[in-house]
Amino acid sequence: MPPPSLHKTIAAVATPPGEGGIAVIRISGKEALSIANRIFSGDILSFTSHTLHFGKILAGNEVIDEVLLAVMHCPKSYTGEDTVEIHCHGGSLITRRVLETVLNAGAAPAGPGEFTYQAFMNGKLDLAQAEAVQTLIGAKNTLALKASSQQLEGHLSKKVKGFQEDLLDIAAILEAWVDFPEEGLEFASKEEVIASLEKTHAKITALIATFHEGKKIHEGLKLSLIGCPNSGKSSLMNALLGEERAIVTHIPGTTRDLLEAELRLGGLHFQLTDTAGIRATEELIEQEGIRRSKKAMQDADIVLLLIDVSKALTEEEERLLASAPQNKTLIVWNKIDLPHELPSSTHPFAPLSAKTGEGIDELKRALTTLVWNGNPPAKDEVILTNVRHKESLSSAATDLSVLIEGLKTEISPEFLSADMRSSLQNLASIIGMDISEEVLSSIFAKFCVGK
Ligand SMILES: Nc1nc2c(ncn2[C@@H]2O[C@H](COP(=O)(O)OP(=O)(O)OP(=O)(O)O)[C@@H](O)[C@H]2O)c(=O)[nH]1
Ligand SMILES: [Mg+2]
Repeated sequence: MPPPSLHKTIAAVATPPGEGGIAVIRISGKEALSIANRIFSGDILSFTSHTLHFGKILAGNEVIDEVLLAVMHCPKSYTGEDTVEIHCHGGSLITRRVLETVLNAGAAPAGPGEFTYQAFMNGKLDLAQAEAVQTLIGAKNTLALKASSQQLEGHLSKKVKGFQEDLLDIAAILEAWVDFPEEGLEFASKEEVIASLEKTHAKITALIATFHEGKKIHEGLKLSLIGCPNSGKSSLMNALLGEERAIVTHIPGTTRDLLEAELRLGGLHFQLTDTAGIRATEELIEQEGIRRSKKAMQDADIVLLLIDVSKALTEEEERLLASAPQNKTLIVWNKIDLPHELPSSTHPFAPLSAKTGEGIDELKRALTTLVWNGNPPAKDEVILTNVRHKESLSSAATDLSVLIEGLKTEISPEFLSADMRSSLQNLASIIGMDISEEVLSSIFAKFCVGK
């Protein structure tokens, strides 16, 4: 995308494409009021800020639509610029005609993320907050929503600024040492400087470690139902979804293809996959189904391995139990409504009946425990969800390690202060200080148009 310009007045449809009750067209920039004034039946220049007005959008004498129009004077708007929002009828054709009228009156079409870019350039949001806007829109579960709204409120930025403050004190000491090397490290002993740097390094590393959680929250987890034919995989899928999604019969080999569904559970979302029952078969289609089942088991973040406990374990089941990956398998002892005996297992397990629903809640709890390894994120924990932030933090941490090592081995102060500067720059890039045009453009290019 070309570098967005703060000198342009931009416009775009801010609501999703398609038909709806209303659509909102946003105009933002120095000319927003005068451009809107050219096409609106009322006198926009006389309207007070943050008021809503009924009127017509006109192209010459032609009435394009009857609308509600909101006026926000700078700097009290999302972008920090003069902003007009036109609430028109929500058909895709009428929305396009209103937008065309706005563009013909002098606005430039907004590129992806360009409104948020204006907000960033006007200091309404820092870069980490601006990026949170996009993840907030794309959030698929309540935990992802919470992580992004925390980021939008500035919790991540605050943490990063804390690291910067910690380091700035030390940076001053190092710079003084570069200027007056013969005086040594004034104001603090070398041990104190090292201890302080190690403390900040540990804090940064702890934040980086949350990225693992952030990925689960943000991208969701692949959950595969694996087992022998008739173990009740499709029945369990239906029970978890609360609908008759998969075909269930008493005939072994009912499911041939992979069947996928979205499942929301414990604030997370899972991509749930029902698979063909695994057994030795000569049947060509079933063989292919079983090949896919095995691949689904490999690809899964979590495997639910179903065993029918109303009968003795088969050889195939013994094999499956022995080969199930240790850290991502939850055994489901199914059909406990029938007379049964629970085998022993080294894996975590959940006894249940997919038919009666008994034990399903316990399964959900066991699943959440397995996902978080018994350690769910704390309520106000700041969690990294963005790869760019993780990479910048990792680089900052590496710079600090090099710096600490250098202090211990008595390297020349110039090198030390260069490492410190690099670490500070890496931190600054997270919130958007000290960042190049290209990086900025590539970040905002990932946004949707209208945001
Ligand atoms: N009594 C009882 N029957 C169950 C239970 N779960 C499944 N069944 C029955 O077991 C049979 C097989 O169930 P499915 O859900 O189709 O089994 P599946 O693992 O998907 O089988 P394939 O698709 O052939 O691999 C059906 O007749 C179900 O009604 C259970 O918990 N208790
Ligand atoms: Mg099935």
